[in-house]
Amino acid sequence: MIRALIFDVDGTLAETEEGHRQAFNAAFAEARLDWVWDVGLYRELYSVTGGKERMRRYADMRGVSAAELSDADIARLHVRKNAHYAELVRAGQCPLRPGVERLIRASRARGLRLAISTTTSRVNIVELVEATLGPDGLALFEAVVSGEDVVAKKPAPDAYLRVLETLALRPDECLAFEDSYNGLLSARAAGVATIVTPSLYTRHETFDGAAMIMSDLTDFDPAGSGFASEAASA
Ligand code: XBP
Ligand code: MG
Repeated sequence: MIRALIFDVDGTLAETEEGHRQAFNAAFAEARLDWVWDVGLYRELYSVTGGKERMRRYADMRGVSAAELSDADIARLHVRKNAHYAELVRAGQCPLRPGVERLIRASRARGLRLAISTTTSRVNIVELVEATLGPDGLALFEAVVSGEDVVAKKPAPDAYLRVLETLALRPDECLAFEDSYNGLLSARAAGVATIVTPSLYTRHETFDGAAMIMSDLTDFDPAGSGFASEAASA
């Protein structure tokens, strides 16, 4: 019996990674760093979840030590990156992927509970949800777990476990929506069946363990997909 749908944010609700990539580059330029992340490099770096962790990995790749670029420097760059990202989101550059809004609103109307489990920063969740689902959009979700709320980011199960705890539901009462292999690993490690809609930066990945792989959520119906939902049987 499915009682809740749990959504990843980046790549799943919307194609956000191009926005993040451009925002990283804007923050680097502003800080007079000679770092430029092109699409190919970003695809490589994307296997590192979390913006700050991604920057640290790149610094390591370039042989830039923590003495030259401290964690505080990275945190400052990250704040600026998120500010640039917010501008792009507010300008409408990260619309929801096809079928997402219909699924969210129809599921809520039919009594399914909704949650967010993501690696991204809380400020980015708020910006994206308010820009796409309206100023009250966040209230649609009963649990919102961000990268700042967990000790270990995806692929660790922490973000999903935290959602399950908040909703007080078992994993088999939930369905997860992810776009990446790291996200799939996270949901599966928490025991949650997962629908994968691969995104721009994850299309090359394989998704062993997914309950379903779909190009987008246009035709997805939790009641008619083999996942019985409480709403459907009510
Ligand atoms: C997305 C990410 C995030 C974003 C940037 O993973 O890895 O790091 O790229 O977000 P997922 P922050 O979709 O699995 O949550 O810069 O806020 O970390
Ligand atoms: Mg994602």
